[in-house]
Amino acid sequence: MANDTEWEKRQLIATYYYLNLLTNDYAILKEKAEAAVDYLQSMGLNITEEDIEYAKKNITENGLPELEVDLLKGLGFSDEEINATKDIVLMLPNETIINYNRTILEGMSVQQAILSWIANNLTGEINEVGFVNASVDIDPDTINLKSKGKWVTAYIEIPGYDVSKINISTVYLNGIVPAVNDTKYGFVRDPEIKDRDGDGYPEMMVKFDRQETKKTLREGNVTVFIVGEIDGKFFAGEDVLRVT
Ligand SMILES: [Ca+2]
Ligand SMILES: [Ca+2]
Repeated sequence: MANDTEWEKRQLIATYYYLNLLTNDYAILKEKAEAAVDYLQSMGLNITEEDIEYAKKNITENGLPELEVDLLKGLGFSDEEINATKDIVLMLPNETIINYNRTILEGMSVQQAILSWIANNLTGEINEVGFVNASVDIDPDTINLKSKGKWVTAYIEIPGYDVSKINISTVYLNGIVPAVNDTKYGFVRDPEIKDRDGDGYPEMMVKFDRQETKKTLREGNVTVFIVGEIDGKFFAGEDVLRVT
């Protein structure tokens, strides 16, 4: 039972993390799409009523463009469904097609807003399950996705708690990467506990596999979560990394 609760808490953190990731990805994608639309318009590639009339005539006579048919087939569409898609395209008002790009952008904004809302509401849930706040400093501050480094190090400080009591087998980065817990490593057998930032609270050093960590990162400024258990309570902390 206790384990179920712990598992649920960890899932909550992981869900929160991935929702934030998704929200950010949407923002980046939208930015790129906007730039593409602006670029096409700056080149004078505005679609006019005549262009659409011409395209519709072409589709009526020759069917959908070969490229689109191939794509739809690749997605598993049957010939009937492709024909139906053609009819839908022909039925669309010209103005809808002209606004198509903008509509996609607006749709993306809505998705992004929904995801943000869910992520923000999850923060409340996460606080409600009673996490102890940890300060986390991750080293290095910048991670190159192409680098072959072995570890990512985290220094965890939990004021009011004895960090030597952190249960290393419960420590995860971004909800899925476990802290290295193999006693063949000196830093696992005898973890470094030291007040590196000199604020009077010692930090415990833990390490994560860098290649596994990289799978949870994307380029940009990325918030990284560390969760774990200390004295039977859950702790959570975050640090921001620059990922290149
Ligand atoms: Ca850092
Ligand atoms: Ca400290």
